[in-house]
Amino acid sequence: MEVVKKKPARLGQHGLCPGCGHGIVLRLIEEVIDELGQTNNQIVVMGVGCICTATRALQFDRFQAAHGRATSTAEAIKRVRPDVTVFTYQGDGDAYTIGIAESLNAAYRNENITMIAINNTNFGMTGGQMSWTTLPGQHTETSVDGRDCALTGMPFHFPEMVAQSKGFHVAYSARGTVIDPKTINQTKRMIKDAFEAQLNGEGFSVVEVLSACPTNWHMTPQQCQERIAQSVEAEYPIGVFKARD
Ligand SMILES: Cc1ncc(C[n+]2csc(CCOP(=O)(O)OP(=O)(O)O)c2C)c(N)n1
Ligand code: SF4
Repeated sequence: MEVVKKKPARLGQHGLCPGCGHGIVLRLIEEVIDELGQTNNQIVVMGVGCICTATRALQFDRFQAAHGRATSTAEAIKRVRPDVTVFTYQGDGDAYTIGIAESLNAAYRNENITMIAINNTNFGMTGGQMSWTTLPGQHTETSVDGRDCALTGMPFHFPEMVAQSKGFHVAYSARGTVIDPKTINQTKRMIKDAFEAQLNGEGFSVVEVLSACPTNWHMTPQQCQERIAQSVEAEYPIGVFKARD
């Protein structure tokens, strides 16, 4: 019998909630790593967040960074082991709200690492608090009347910022989502481009992925997909903001 599809070599079980987008992104990363022949030549630096419940799913060499410090940790690893593919896996709280200094420094210096940031518009692991990516008016544990942007700032757009601001010269920047087969395939292509940029020594690559958090959004997985398509994508457009040269 012909094998048309098989499980990535290192994919294990995870403890994420049903309908959570993290699991789909993990699978895409592992498929890409296998397809690029990097299965035994990579190190993932984990942010702090729900991903920590999925360490068995990412059966790679890995390093657990302190909250928000994943990109600077990844830079250090890459500088001493430039032969290894190094990437971060972070939530939006870890990558932006708490780790923005590290993330911007890595992008500013065009460090040759890949950053995967999962934007589920809240702090998932700790029970759904507001983050920088929370939508205007969104109800969270710490914005119970809806996010007031006059008080808390506007939604944050990291991929656009590092792709379009003067002074940055990153290799690749994109945003995808994983709500249906089309967007899953599109996001896989983005992740592959990001890793290929690193393998080619082009510099910093980032893929942000809009992801469902059924538990803290208090929605079914189906309702989450609709919310992403209807309102989250309106604030955070899908696309490539900096293509590879
Ligand atoms: C320095 C520090 N501050 C706060 C925390 C508590 N904490 C753990 S996970 C988390 C939020 C993670 O949210 P996010 O990065 O968006 O990832 P998600 O869980 O949504 O995937 C917070 C605030 C911590 N562990 N360390
Ligand atoms: S709390 Fe949200 S982000 Fe965390 S595993 Fe559950 S659905 Fe996923």
